[in-house]
Amino acid sequence: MATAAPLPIPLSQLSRAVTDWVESVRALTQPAGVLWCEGTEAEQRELTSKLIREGELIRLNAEHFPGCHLYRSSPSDVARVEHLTYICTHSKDDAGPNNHWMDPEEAHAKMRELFAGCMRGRTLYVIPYCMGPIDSPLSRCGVEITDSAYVAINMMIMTRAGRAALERIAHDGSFVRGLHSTGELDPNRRFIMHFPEELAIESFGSGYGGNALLGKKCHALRIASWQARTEGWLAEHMLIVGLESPQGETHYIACAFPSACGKTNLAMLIPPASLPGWKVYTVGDDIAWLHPGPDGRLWAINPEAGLFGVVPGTNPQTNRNAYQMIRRDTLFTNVALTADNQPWWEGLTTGIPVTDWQGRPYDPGKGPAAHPNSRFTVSAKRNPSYSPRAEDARGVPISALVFGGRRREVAPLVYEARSWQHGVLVGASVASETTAAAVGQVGVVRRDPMAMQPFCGYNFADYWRHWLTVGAKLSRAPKIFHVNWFRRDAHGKFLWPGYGENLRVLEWVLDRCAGKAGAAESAIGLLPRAEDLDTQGLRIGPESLSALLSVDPALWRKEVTDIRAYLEKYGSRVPPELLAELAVTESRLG
Ligand code: SAT
Ligand code: MN
Repeated sequence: MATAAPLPIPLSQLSRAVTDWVESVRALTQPAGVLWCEGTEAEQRELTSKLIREGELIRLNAEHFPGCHLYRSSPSDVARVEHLTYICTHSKDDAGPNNHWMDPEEAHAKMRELFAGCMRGRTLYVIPYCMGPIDSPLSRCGVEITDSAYVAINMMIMTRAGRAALERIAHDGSFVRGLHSTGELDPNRRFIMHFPEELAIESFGSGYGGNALLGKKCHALRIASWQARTEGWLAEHMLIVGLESPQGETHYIACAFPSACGKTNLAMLIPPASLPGWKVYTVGDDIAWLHPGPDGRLWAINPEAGLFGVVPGTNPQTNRNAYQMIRRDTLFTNVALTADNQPWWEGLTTGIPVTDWQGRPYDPGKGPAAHPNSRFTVSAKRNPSYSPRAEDARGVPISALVFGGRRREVAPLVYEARSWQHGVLVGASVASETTAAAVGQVGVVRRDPMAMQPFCGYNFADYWRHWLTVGAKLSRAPKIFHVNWFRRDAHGKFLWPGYGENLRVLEWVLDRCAGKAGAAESAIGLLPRAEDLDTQGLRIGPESLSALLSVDPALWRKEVTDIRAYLEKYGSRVPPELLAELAVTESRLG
């Protein structure tokens, strides 16, 4: 890809370990050529032009969406494939009941067969990348080899990719090896394999999102969660956001919600007009790496450099920042088009779709115009609320951790855990309705501990044990909360307005951390009373508010039974501390 001035040292000579690996992959996959990614803007422009010439990318309306493009993935390749995602550890128990498992030798043999000769006639791209600020001791590096230029462009937006990353790898000496080929996009020849013991990923047969952009879920969560346990930190499926109060104090919180449950919106929240003086700063919208600091606090970095967010629902009313952010230099995947080549998606109040996400004339009888899991890829720097601290090598100190799910009933709007230990149980008990982010049925409730069910690279029981260990090291541990923006009434109507109004809940969270807000004890933890929430200017009936802040003992006794049955699947590896906390909740429910 590099065409500019001659370089001091060719990339292919910077790190012997990388070069040797690239050579072995080249010999196996037989590409027509090998291109090392420098990570320059010129290179990104060149790749984009090439994809436009080849008809893979469509340039969007340059007046309204300058620098934006549309990519259409194969219609059978539009989401993560959890049933084809494996953790390959020597002992099956190390992967745990939460993962599909395959013996590493068997998995390597299977993948070697798929990869053999798979890049004939194609270009092999080498993408060295750094997850986290280049100069941060908390960051970790990887190299992705792919035969997809679309994946290469995405990785260049989503990570710090290119020369600087390779220089760091040459210095660090270690990196995560990620090998990817789109293969034939055949769902029957598709596997996403992880080898945490070798810090390696092998992905074949998909070109989409978390299956193919290996820096994201594969590295920054599945492999990193394993690395984090070895090294004493946490790799989590969490957004990181800074909230500045009208008094000018900024606190950072990290929140875990399952995919497509509004992490991006919360990370870029727009304060409502009735809460003047608040400012919101996005550090990250999907992944947080949390390290115990020397001061006894938990410090967070966002390993990513871009956002790969859900498009439908984004509009100037729901989230002005997000809408602004994706108006230029954005790569859209699987949205619809208007007659004048503007991107279109469900939730936009302007424009008329004429071409659906598959490139067919739009026919409302054939489903939505944009795919429900259509995505934008955009640099984090395009975000109007991007935090100046997002590039800080030390990360940001975390005041509160917030878990949440999408639940019609049971879970109240917000509650606070009794302690770190209880908070780990609250995280381990997260349940949520499934979304379009993964292949499979949408809307069924499943357990999704810490929103990590699809992403934890090892046995959940060991992971909860690790959470307890990390907590024990923190003399100033963040408080832990649980929220649910998705409670509905008997008619199926949402009880809480969500979006910017969620700030009211976060204000209570921060005030609890500062010892300033009241709460009432309940069997499941501490809940705000109606008067503890800032409801000034909020249009919500007192019955709705009391429904949102109530704990139904009968429903919760059933919930406790469910949680116990779930934890029992992990057998004797489950930390007894969690069962003890569950027993406390149960006895308080009476
Ligand atoms: O496809 S991704 O895993 O990148 C998006 C998501 O599910 O959160
Ligand atoms: Mn996610």
